[in-house]
Amino acid sequence: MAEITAPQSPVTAEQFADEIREQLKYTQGVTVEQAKPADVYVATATAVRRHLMDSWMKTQTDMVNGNTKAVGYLSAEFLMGKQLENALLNAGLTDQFDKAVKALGFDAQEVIDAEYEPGLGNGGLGRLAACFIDSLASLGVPAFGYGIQYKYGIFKQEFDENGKQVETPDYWLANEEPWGHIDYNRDQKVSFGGEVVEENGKKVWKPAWSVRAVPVDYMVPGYASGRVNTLRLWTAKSYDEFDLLTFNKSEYLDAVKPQVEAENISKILYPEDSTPQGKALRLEQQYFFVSASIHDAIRVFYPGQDKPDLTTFPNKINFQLNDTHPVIGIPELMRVLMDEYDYDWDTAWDITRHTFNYTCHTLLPEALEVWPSKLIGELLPRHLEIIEKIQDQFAAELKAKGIADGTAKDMAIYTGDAVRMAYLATYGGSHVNGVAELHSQLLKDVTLKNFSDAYPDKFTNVTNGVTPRRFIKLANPRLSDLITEGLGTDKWLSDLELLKGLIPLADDDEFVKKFAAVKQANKVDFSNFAKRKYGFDIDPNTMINTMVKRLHEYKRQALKILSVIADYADIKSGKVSADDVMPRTIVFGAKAAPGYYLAKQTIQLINNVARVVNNDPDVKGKLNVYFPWNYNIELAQNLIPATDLDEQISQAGKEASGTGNMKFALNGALTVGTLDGANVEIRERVGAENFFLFGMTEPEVSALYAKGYDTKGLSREYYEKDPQLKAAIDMVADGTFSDGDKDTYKDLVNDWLTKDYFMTLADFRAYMDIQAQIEETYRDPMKWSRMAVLNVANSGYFSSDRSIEDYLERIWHTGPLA
Ligand code: 26W
Repeated sequence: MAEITAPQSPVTAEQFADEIREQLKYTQGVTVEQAKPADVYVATATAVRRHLMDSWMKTQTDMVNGNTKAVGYLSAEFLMGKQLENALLNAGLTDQFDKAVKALGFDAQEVIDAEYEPGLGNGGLGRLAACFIDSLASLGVPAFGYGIQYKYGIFKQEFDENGKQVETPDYWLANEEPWGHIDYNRDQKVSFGGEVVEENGKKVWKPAWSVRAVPVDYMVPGYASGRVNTLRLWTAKSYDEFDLLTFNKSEYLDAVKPQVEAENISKILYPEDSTPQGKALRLEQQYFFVSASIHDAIRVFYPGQDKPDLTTFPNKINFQLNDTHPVIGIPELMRVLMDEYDYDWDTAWDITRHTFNYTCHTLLPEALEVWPSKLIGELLPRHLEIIEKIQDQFAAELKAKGIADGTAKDMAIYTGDAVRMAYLATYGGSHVNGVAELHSQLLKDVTLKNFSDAYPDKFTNVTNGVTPRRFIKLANPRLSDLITEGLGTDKWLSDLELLKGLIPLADDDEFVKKFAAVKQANKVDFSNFAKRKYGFDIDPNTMINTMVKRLHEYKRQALKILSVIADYADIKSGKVSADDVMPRTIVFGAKAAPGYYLAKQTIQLINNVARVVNNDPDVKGKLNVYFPWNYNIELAQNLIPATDLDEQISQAGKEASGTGNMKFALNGALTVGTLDGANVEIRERVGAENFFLFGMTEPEVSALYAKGYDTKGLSREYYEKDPQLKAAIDMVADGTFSDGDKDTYKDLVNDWLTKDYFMTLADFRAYMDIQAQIEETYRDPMKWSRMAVLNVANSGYFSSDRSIEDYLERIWHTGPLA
């Protein structure tokens, strides 16, 4: 019998049922008979929160009274996913919930489905923040997640009759939201605009307008740590809600204008995940949550003190800057220390640079935010002054280091008409890290080379990770039970490296067969889920081959769809007989930023390839393509456990890390991928023989750029000399997937043949060639499953608990509350 260490509440199912019934009555005023699943969901959520409240309050007091430095994770995005099952798991109430809800006459899945998934993030960066605060709480480290409670999260994606993406507002707060506790008594004032004046030798900022930042607190329960941290998301409210005078003059809209303008700040998440739009509202959002968070941290750690000794601030809390989005926090802390607490520049600077650390999540130059100084000057005039002074100090420091003027100019944080936020973060913080070894190396060798040469000790790496609680235990209970059986304990859920204990079982046919049976059962589950939710008829007896991530050219969904078209063309031309084709179901999931034209073209192409291929009797049962709309955490949790083969095919040197790749490996999918981001480390750990590698390496990519691949239209040569590639691209151009219209994809085809910046065509042949190896392997189910077991067994390193332990050791220098 396996050792079970999972948290287990002493409450019985009957008692829990009573608590739910009591909530229904005394909080929601409905009887069990009158209640809907959504009512039971709210009642259950409230009941669980009550069980976590003591640990939450104890964690808060221990954090303030103890002398364990806390972590403040500043992020514009937290992609949390649905909360109920995770809260039940960490409260040790999962079994009681199943029994209680049944006893009350409800179906547990219906109650779980009643929760609306909060989409307060775009993709990788936002989900990583969610995994990280789960691990911080599970390791018992005192921490705050600080962000924005957007009224509208990431847009809901639908496809129109032409397969085009259509965005609709994600009004997630339209439904009762039982997890957030809005705390009007701990609001903060955040100001904007105006001017800076000199008053008796002191700089005084005279802002033009202010908004009220009201915290909405979410519990972040740890797994088996007994600790519950806080996710504090700020919502914007106006101080003067309503202008009655104007209203009485029946200028109704003007009467509510101040309120609307104020609330605009936390109205909506910007749906871009690579190219900043540089909108003033975006900067307002960034300053809003960062300023509120800094003032909140001073309130929390110096309760009731109006003249606190803030030289101790860096020992109370360290702020992690989740990419460049919260970097305005550096001049903000300087302003608060000098203007609100009268510290001199040097003391303020010393406190500030020991308080902040910066994580970079991208390699795309266009994704590094650069704000026009004019905009900063208008919105935050005092901050621009401080940034100018930081630049002067920086320039003097570089000169003292003997850095050449030219280089110093290239490194300028403030260039006169712009402020480079990545440079400000690198200079103004103690540590800079990338999110995978290759990424961190490229940051030092390319993106931030001058800074790495000047400040080598600041640079480090922390490879990303994912939480095993949501992405194995909750998403894949069958595999979780098999792992616990195989290891004889469930301790792996808080020490994932224990998965190594499965390595010998890869040679145990009985275990491997059980493993394969788990995968097959998950595939059947997903097929039913896809039928119920999307009306798809997915055959669980085909290979489930998945590519889910944001739509971006560097991620190369185009390479995947061109390979599908090439296979289709081969069958249609009779070059390959359908009988010899190994049955495969390709599942895509991807949202495109609304303004990203070529990404939206690619979505339209994928949907139309699916339409044509799925309705073509010549390939029936052999080649199937499905594109479930509105890819989100729920879909990921259902699809990842059912996947046989995962696509991580980005151009080498472009994907900072990837985290989907880790989730698939941990759920027993094999990966076909390039040596990019964390794929490199996954392959190293699972073994090259258990990973399908293809494509150019980063140095080979650089060499091809040096040859002018994208500037001299060299991609056309690949088209000309590769008949399979030519056939596929010609099919896209000739209207096969657009009812004969030759113009529909002309911009996409033109880009491929004249630019193809991310070298989809250059890597096409290598990608097609690895398919043969994949199919041959898949035709040997025991071999495939053995490789899959070894992927699971060797992927414990990719737990976000390990990532956090790295941050604690290398960057934050703190640990669990005593
Ligand atoms: C301002 C527009 C904008 C918004 C978001 C620019 C850049 C971003 C994010 C940094 C994009 C992002 O999500 N990056 C992803 O971060 C993951 C977590 O570290 C990595 O695993 C992915 O490789 C990286 O693309």
